[in-house]
Amino acid sequence: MNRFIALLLLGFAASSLIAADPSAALMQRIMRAADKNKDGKLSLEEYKTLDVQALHHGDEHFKTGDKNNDGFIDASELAGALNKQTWFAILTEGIEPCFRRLDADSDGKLDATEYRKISKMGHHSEQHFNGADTNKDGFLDRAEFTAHAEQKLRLLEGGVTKKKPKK
Ligand SMILES: [Ca+2]
Ligand SMILES: [Ca+2]
Ligand SMILES: [Ca+2]
Repeated sequence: MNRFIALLLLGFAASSLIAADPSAALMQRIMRAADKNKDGKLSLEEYKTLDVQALHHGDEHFKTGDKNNDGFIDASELAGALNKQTWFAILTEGIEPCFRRLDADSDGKLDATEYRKISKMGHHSEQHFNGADTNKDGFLDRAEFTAHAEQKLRLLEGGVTKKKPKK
């Protein structure tokens, strides 16, 4: 039992460590997906494609994130700018470890209360949860949770890698 608790604590320590330090690969992936004109930094328009609340809070998140006030989000500013994005929090922690941590009763799905622990959406959390629950059974399974976390990047990456239809 003690060993189990020790392992559990180790897991928590590891996941908070990862959460505090998003992997370089993830940051590169995000930058590559959103930086449409390939100048190595994000304009307001480019940044907004990553921001779930772009319509209401996009400008505000951009301004707070642009630490040196040069009108762009560069690679060093990106993690800070994205700290209100639930999808970013999930990908930073890792989809599977995050899912397991949130799934307190280990039934392989998340209810709205379990999901709330990762949500950055405040009182919109429920609404966000319902949007992610694509089969409307009141739970997020792994596939729904993964789609929810990956949605923003997949959309952007789809746009980038679009190939001409073969003739
Ligand atoms: Ca750019
Ligand atoms: Ca900047
Ligand atoms: Ca569901």
